[in-house]
Amino acid sequence: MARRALITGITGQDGSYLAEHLLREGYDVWGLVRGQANPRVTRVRRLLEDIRFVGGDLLDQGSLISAVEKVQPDEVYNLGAISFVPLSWEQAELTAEVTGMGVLRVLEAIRVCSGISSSRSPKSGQIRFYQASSSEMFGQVRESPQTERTPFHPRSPYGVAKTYGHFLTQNYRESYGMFAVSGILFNHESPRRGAEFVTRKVSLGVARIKLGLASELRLGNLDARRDWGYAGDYVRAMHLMVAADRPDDYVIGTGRTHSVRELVAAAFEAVGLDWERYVVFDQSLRRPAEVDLLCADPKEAKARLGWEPSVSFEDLVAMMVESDIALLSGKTLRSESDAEAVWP
Ligand code: NAP
Ligand code: G4F
Repeated sequence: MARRALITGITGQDGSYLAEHLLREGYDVWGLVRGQANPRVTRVRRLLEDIRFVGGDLLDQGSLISAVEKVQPDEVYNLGAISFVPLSWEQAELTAEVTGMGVLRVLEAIRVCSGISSSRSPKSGQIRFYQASSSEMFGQVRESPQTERTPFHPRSPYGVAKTYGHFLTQNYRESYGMFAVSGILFNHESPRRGAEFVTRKVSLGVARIKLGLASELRLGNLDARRDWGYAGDYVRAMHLMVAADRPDDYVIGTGRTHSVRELVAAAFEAVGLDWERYVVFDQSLRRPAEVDLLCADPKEAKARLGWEPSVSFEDLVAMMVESDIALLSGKTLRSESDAEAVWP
């Protein structure tokens, strides 16, 4: 029988790529969806007809228990979150509830539905759990590159909430013998990335400027450095962690770091334009506390999971710019929210 996966955050960037990957691997894929007539569900449904959906919200314990009871999954991937770092200062309590406490609620739903009681009682047909941890937990980094052993120093309410979810996942593994793993994923991007994140904001901005729809691109901190990879590669790593012989946490990234300035230069260069003529620094886009440098050391993932990224930074940037030029010219979309509503 096909293995069955339940994915929270199915309407997000990673949810769609993971669903695609698992469908290719022969899985029966279910997505947890929240709200009434969530328009993003239509977007996923158009792309991936074979997914089934179940209602539920990370804020609602009962709904998660019902979803796990109904779907009877072999694997649960918890990708749902408030994931945009600046929003986590504006809605810190909601971020703690969704991004942090949401992890507890999913783990409890699995524990209750699996009949695991207070003591450690590992079972053979147990549900495997994946938690979407983040390199934001490293925050003000203590060393570079960052490994599975680098201490955490989160710099945003989002990073703090993710750190809670990360340690809780470890704790459920240690307390109950659950097959629970966390992927400490560095930034990963794609043409399906939300328009609020810097890579997509830049690729959409460059496309609009190239097509004569805009004359400038406003950005915040150009000095911050990130380890950017391709989302399609990173969902493979999630699946490998869940399919491994024993549960463990892994750092997933490329091992290369670039500044936002280098990202911008590469994106403008892809269409033959000089970025310095168009980019405007906007102080209001700076954050209360910044993560200045992220760079992964993915050695463990390579050695133990056989995982490696396949798309370079340069190819990723070119892929996103090309996709947004096609999107904006083909469909004459003009705003970020229009572009957000469609996936290439
Ligand atoms: P994303 O595109 O922002 O997607 C977030 C998902 O969370 C959406 O499907 C959203 O669904 C769902 N969600 C929000 N609130 C919810 C709630 N109350 N109940 C249930 N679902 C809810 O994020 P992503 O880039 O795909 O990232 C996936 C996960 O990996 C996130 O947990 C993120 O924090 C983490 N992560 C991402 C990166 C990265 O670089 N992309 C790196 C490290 C970790 P709606 O349609 O209902 O809003
Ligand atoms: O693209 P970003 O918003 O991503 P950030 O904050 O690194 O978070 C992303 O990656 C995390 C993994 O490390 C995930 F956990 C998280 O969910 C999310 O997916 O910003 C990247 C950098 C920041 O340093 C920011 O200050 O770009 C800088 N930046 C400069 N100007 C900007 C802008 N970021 C955004 N979003 N918009 C700007 O105009």
